[in-house]
Amino acid sequence: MMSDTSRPTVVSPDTLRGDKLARTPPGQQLTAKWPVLHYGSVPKVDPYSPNWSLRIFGLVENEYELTYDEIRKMPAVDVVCDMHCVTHWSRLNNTFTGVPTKAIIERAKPKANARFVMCHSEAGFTTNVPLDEFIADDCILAYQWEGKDIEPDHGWPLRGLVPQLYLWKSAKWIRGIELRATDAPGFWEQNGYHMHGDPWAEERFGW
Ligand SMILES: Nc1nc2c(c(=O)[nH]1)N[C@H]1C(S)=C(S)[C@@H](COP(=O)(O)O)O[C@H]1N2
Ligand SMILES: [Mo]
Repeated sequence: MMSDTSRPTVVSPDTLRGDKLARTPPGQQLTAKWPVLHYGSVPKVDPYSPNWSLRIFGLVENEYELTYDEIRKMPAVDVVCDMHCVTHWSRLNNTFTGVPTKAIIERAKPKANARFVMCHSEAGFTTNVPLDEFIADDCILAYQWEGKDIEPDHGWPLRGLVPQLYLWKSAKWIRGIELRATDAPGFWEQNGYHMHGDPWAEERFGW
């Protein structure tokens, strides 16, 4: 069994586009394996150490922090989605488990002028996402893939998952979510990647 039946399943809308071909964005090739891609080395993270927290901050009424234990005890969902990497591979039919970003963000009470989030990860990695897209129903902070803890290579203990954008918007080893009024480029965006990153519009590079 991959999932316990008491957990709701959220199906990412892009998986409902039709057959494999219809689900493959322009310029993408399907892969069965899951490649590992990131800048730098895999950080050694102990989410149970007192130094680890997930911090929600910026344009909110209620800045707060969560321990890893608290996150793992929050109501979780299974998300069925496809992954699209800007380096031209796509992997269909993934099941990730984690906490809806909407619940995480709502608890912070975003101020009226909050429009964007900046995700902050270990070692200074960042990526920017419009707030309304970050709290879509299929967006979670994920800790499991196919019913098992995500491998450290792929972002354990916690990674963002924004299935409707290219995979670089899904921050591995996430530690903070900052709410902002204005957009700003994150790590790959500063290195030429697109500010938005819609795979169906091939928003790969350039602003
Ligand atoms: N913290 C962090 N997250 C990251 C990256 C990174 O360099 N650091 N790279 C992004 C990029 S470019 C991609 S394609 C995906 C790859 O995820 P995967 O290795 O699980 O396939 O992670 C994204 N998240
Ligand atoms: Mo990437």
